[in-house]
Amino acid sequence: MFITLEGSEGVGKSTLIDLLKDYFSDKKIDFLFTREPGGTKEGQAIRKILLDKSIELNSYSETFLILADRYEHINKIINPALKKNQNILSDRYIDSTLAYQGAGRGIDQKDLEFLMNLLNYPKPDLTIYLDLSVEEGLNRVKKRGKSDRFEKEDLIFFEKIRKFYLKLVTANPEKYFLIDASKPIDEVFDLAKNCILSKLNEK
Ligand code: Z5A
Repeated sequence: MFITLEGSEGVGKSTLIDLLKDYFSDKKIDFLFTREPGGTKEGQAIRKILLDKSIELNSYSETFLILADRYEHINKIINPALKKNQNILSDRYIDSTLAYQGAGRGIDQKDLEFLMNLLNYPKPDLTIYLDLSVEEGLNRVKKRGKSDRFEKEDLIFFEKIRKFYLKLVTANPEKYFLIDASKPIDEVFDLAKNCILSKLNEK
């Protein structure tokens, strides 16, 4: 089972993943937790560049770095795990590229799809999307302290990203599970956990 987690800044992906890690480990259900960018050693080096506020990147250069990270991730982590029938949960994946580089940076969706198809990527069985207003997400990030190269973008950038995600999710209800991320974290966790368990039971 291949699950991805998506959403904009500060929606609570990392917090939710920590809770899911504890839950599945307690229940002895094998789950591999991974992320983009930075799921591999090579990807961690790429992630440093992508998040470095002192670096200016052209939108295409940013996209190529994201895709290089993904190619490493697919070949070194995702495909080997899927071959072993392991359950995987990735914090961000292809939809982040369509949302951030496509809707956010303005790169043509067809160009992105063409480039991503070159990666021959496995498709997720389920994507959990955490939805939150841009203002609340950015407030949470501000309270947390440190910001990165993406978080210095303006509200309009993040509004475009959220609008894109919502369009994608509502157009494909069979593939996506939307969670209102303004709910308390224990409710968000229960909804995500129950959704994953029912998907595992289906398989
Ligand atoms: N990126 C891209 O552009 N294209 C791509 O294809 C891919 C990625 C794959 C990765 O950064 C960046 O890469 C990302 C997009 C870009 N943009 N940025 N920035 P990252 O992995 O470092 O950042 P992120 O994925 O956006 O996550 P984040 O900013 O760290 O947020 P989060 O993990 O979703 O949230 P959190 O850290 O769990 O929670 C934030 C705070 O809110 C924290 O203090 C929590 O205690 C609090 N919180 C969490 N849940 C709740 C609830 N339910 N209520 C109240 N407070 C809460």
